[in-house]
Amino acid sequence: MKGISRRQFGKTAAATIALAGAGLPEIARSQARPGELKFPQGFVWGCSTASYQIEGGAEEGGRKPSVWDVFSHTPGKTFNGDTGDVADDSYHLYKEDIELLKNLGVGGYRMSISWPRVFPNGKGQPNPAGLDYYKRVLDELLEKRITPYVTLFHWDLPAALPGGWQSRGTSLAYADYAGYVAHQFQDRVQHFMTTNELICFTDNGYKIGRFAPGLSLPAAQVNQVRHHGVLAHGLGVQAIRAAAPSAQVGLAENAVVYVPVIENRENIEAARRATRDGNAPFLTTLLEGKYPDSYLEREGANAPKVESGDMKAIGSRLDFVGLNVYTPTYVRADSSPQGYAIEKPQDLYPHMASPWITIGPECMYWAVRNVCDIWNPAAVYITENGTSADDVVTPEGRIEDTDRIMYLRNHLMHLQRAVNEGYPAKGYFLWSLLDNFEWTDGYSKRFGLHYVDYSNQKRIPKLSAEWYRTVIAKNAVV
Ligand code: GBH
Repeated sequence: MKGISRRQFGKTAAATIALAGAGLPEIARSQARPGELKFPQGFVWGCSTASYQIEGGAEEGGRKPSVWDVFSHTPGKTFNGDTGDVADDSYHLYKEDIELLKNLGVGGYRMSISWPRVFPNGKGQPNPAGLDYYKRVLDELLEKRITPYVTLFHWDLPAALPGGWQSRGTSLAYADYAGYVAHQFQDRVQHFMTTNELICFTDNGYKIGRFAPGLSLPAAQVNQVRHHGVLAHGLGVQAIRAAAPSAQVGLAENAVVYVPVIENRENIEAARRATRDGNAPFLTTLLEGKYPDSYLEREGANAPKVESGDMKAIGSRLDFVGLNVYTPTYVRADSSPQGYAIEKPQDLYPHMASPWITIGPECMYWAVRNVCDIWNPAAVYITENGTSADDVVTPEGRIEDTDRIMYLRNHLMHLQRAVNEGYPAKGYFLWSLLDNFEWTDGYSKRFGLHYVDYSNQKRIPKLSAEWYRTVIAKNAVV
């Protein structure tokens, strides 16, 4: 079994210590204390954000609206009618935000570029002022010795593009935009992610309608939107490689994480089957370069229309797979044709401040393991992990978010298990550096290590910021 053979030492941390010095990897020798949950040297610690969620400056520097500007300004679409017009005002306060990163001691920062800042109409003439903004941000990061990990599309699609993701033209426009940005920033950026969470800007926007543009289309059209999403990714990979040959290219996916409800051989295999199946139109297709037969059979006449060359682009080799990990889906083997069943949590199953963040930190381990056992990518990054919490500022001005620390600490323990078993997880980017515009939930849900007082844009480090600084300094779970 791949997952076993690829292990470097396949033992618990404590057992590893007993063997220290016997030609084991660096991680084992450098461990100071038995049982200490260390990460390997060179493991990248970082934070994540996204352009529309933090920047504000919606009409500044020649930017034109994205579909999220239109959606959030439509009455009834977001909590309290909140919009990203101002958000964290990071458009103006980016130096302060990079100082926050510096204080945490992170080695990496995952940020996204707003397509409508660079191409206000989605295509055609680029906007020099938009590019200059990102050059200033990138230069500030590099000066502070923080490596930028750049997402090219985190949902803020230029509203001017006709048909949005229903149009194949949007995938082509995306490739032009991605190639242009990669070329412009090739001296500053070595890590690009094409897209963030394909399912969110396709299904959530065009099937469920909870995200921009808020549509509920029939299955055939949804499948075509999905196809345009993976096609944009694939054409984007090709364009980035052509423009910046030395860059590492991947994407950030929130693949459904199937966790064996009881860790035995049957359920582990069931989780693997479910991972391929449950992520069929997205991660499975782009890592295999073809739609799984079971997906095509299931969709029948509604299957996407594919043009020649599409699948080759979609299956472009990646340097890494980014995983956004929040929550588990439990699975067990059964005798049904698909070979597994999903275990639904009971009504009172515990969750964090956002009801969708049900607590199950072992999903971190299984996210890495399932993907590596099935597809054997060269590297995996955790491109997002974090939680909302009902943060309160005490009279002393402190935010004592021990619940967030509990959530993060437990997920990191399970990531350490994966690393300890030899899975190639190379970095972890915490969502998020600071509280921000949480899409449909507006400003009602806070995910930051830093509290943002939206009345004056003041940032206050939470207890979790101090905790994360310690994790990074020790390169271990604390
Ligand atoms: C990520 O999405 C995003 O990449 C990031 O921008 C976001 O801020 C972060 O996580 C935190 O949410 O309200 O029951 O309809 C995570 C995937 C998909 C989770 C949509 C919430 C809505 C659930 N998200 N989902 S519900």
